[in-house]
Amino acid sequence: MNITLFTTIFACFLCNALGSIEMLASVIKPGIFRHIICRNNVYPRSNVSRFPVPDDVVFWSVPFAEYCPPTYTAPHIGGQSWADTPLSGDAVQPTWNHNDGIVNRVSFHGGYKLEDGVPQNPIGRTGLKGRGSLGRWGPNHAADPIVTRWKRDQNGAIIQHQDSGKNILQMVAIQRSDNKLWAIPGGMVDPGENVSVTLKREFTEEALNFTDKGNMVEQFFKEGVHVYSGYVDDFRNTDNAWMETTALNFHDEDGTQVGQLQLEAGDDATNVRWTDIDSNLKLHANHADIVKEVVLKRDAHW
Ligand code: RP5
Repeated sequence: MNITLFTTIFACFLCNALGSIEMLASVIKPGIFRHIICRNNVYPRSNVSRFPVPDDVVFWSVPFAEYCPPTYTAPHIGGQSWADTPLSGDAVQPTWNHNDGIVNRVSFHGGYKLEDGVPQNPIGRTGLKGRGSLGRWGPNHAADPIVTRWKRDQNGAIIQHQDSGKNILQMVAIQRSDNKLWAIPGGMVDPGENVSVTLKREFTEEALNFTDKGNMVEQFFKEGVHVYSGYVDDFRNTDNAWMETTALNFHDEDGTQVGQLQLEAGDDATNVRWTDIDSNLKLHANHADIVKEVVLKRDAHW
């Protein structure tokens, strides 16, 4: 058993024993669990300012008597098929912490609490109540395909980094149209959709701009390696709605498959490119931390 797996299992055991996501957050992968971007000041596409949450009072278990966040749910999500309807007293309540019909309301981090009848963010305070621009109360599930190849010279030889001596990975990154940041070409899992379908669909829509997958792409997306399942430090998160993702790595070892396809930005991506992966990588949300897991798995340069 490798050390990462052992640490994860041990931390999950502790987490279950103590019933605390905060324990899990502090014991494993602190980078991935960081809760910084979702405490940004003005909520995206609004003029609503979040209540400032200093680092030392992020966790719900730490008293913060002055905490008085505004409530905001973006008007444009009203009536959308992918969004919950407002929770009025006499309406049928969602089945929290379970599959609710075809809507997955289960968090990767175990049972979430309800506060005033709505889910409470399992990592901590964000300075804002309501759903913001997220459709679902509680977890909003996404899928992130990390498509990689080795960086090669003009003759096709793999390039090693001059300092580390390790092979350099490249990934397909898209530039998001909403915040202009480079990101993994991920997207939301549709209700009832299998994550493997979302991964392939989002990649072909955002980075190849076609939905006719072709045999090679179809085959390529059968070989994914699981990298991460859990919370995303997304700029849209609130105290009551948050992003979670499942990330898989699809690696083109000899660069003859997706590695040689013409990339073209589509859907809600404004740009797409192969990007060198190293410790300077800056991506949307905590995507760089998730990508680092691929680097570790493949013993690549960082
Ligand atoms: C991120 O937002 C997820 O990790 C995923 O990449 C993405 C899904 O949201 P949309 O791109 O559909 O807005 O937090």
